[in-house]
Amino acid sequence: MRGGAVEFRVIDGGLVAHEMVVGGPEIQAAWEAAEASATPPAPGQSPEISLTPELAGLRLVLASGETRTGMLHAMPLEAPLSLGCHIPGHTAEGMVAQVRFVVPAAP
Ligand SMILES: [Cu+2]
Repeated sequence: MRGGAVEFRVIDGGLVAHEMVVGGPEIQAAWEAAEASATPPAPGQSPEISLTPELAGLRLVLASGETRTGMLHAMPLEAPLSLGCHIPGHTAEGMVAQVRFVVPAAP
């Protein structure tokens, strides 16, 4: 699977905005720090938060009830990947999960 791509289709079934950041520990830490220091707090109207491409990972921000799709290319399989929502307070409330890729068995 090295060098492949994975499509994520995400639905915000909650009552508030959430995000999904896919990446390794450095990417998750970078978004956590960037959003914690944003004024007004993320995902407010401004400022727009962005990180350098090597620390960006895949980030989808969703309003309540919204569905979005994103592609993760050239997956860094060497590092453990996780999903995180770094809107202040959300990680502390448990919005983090590990990513596990499963390759279907050959027919
Ligand atoms: Cu969230």
